[in-house]
Amino acid sequence: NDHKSCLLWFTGLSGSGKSTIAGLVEEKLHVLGKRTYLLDGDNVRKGMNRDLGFSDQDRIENIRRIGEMSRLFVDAGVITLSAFISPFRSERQSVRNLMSVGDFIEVFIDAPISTCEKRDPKGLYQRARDGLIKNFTGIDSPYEEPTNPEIHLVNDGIEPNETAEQVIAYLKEHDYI
Ligand code: GGZ
Repeated sequence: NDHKSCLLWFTGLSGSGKSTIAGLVEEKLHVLGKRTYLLDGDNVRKGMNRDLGFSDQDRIENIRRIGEMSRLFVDAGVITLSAFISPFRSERQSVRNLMSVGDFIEVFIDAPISTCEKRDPKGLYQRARDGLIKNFTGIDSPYEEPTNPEIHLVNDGIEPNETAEQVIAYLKEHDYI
């Protein structure tokens, strides 16, 4: 089942829906018979990067390692999906530079912080507001929005399934799948 391997790089705030949408995109790719791998906080921050926290320096190192890891998967011919806040423009650019031209697809999951904060599935925004978590993205740590993402998805009141379908449409339109 033929495809061009690439890295789908999901960036956005905590609670913006990155992991949910990336998971749905992966399911849709499986239905099409494509080989994929999803990197997210659950399998990376608890393992390879368990020594890292949420200071700027640690986030920079987090994204650097994930970029290198993602590149290995793409080299292996896998459609790779990475879903991390990745708040800094320069670090996302560094990952882009690691990849061959056309192999890096930045997917901005754009949800207003008010929406993310309302969702707050793990109660983290509340804890950050209460001062129990420091350096929380969007509260007391910055998020630099992408200026030129390949895919810009506004995730505010739209079915995640529909949003995921837009990623599949992009991959088809640009002959990745
Ligand atoms: C942001 C934090 C923090 C702080 C813990 N700031 O919504 P979640 O819970 O499941 O996803 C968030 C995750 C962010 O990790 P990333 O590796 O994606 O971040 S980065 O790219 O900036 O390195 C959140 C949880 O970890 N979390 N503390 N202070 N998110």
